[in-house]
Amino acid sequence: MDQIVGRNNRMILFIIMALILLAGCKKQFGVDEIDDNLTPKDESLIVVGVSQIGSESVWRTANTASIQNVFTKANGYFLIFDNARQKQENQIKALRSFISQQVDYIIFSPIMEDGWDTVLQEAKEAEIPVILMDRKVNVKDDSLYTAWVGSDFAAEGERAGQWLADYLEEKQLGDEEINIVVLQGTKGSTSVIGRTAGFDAIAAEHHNWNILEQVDADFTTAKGREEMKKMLQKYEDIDVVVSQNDDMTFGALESIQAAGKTTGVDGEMIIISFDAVKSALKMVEEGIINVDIECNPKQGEYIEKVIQAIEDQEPMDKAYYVPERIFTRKNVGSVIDDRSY
Ligand code: GYE
Repeated sequence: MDQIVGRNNRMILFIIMALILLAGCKKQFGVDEIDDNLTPKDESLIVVGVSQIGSESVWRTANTASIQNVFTKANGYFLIFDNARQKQENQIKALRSFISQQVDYIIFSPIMEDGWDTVLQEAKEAEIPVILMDRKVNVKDDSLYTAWVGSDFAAEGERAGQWLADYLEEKQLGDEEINIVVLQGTKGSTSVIGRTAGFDAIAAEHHNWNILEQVDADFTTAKGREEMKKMLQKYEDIDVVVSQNDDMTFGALESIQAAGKTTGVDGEMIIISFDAVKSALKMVEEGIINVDIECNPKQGEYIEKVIQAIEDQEPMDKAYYVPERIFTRKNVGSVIDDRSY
């Protein structure tokens, strides 16, 4: 008898655990984030489907917040948000779901440039305007999207290169051999393609700049730490680290410190970072990071203006660039306190 009760209890426990697991799985796949129950009751709201890449960085979180702050019911919108968790196939699934729900607009930040022709053609046939956010797509037909809002990534890369050239000149190191390593973000993404091209163009003007290696570190702190560690083991004399976002920089700095080396204005290695999120700007202020090339994540308000222009049938441009600048110890004090991300 005792044994039978024990077995039954185990069975019940097993069923409860299986149910809990199933519930967890459903959430993970994100299907319930975009189901039909979310259809707006108020017909006057503009329905916007947003496919975000993921939450790989502080920048990305700020970018998501800027969308969520603008596309509110109070502003006349119904937002359906999907987080693709770094997978292009999840983004394609989300776009198809938006199309089948007949949203009024699709906003999406493509993880990489290639591979969007088919799904964007489907959106076009459904007559849903697509606004690209942050990154671009490489498609044969530009009419597959209505507009793009984001950063001039090549200009960001050039700013990094130009800052380095000026700094070395100022330190009278303009003719020295300079060894550079580069931590790159997600392969095939517009931000990596642009930042790399911009920096390389300036590097090409300096025969004494030696780019030892450009490695893929996926825009994450964990990868930045790991890849920097490997490069420190491989190369004795690294003078400059160019890290294509702040999150990778945080990881790289941990590895550099663990290797007993110093960075920044009084250190052995020059650190050039991108994004300019608050915690990185503090490191600029402390002199640990030499320069941070700003990338502006607050794109929601610009995208909203594009949608309003379409609604009002006003003429509009195909590309909108958000304003950005660079921060060193000299000017960082003026922005740190107001930085919300
Ligand atoms: O720099 C990085 C993010 O595409 C501009 O993606 C964006 C980049 C940004 O994850 O932090």
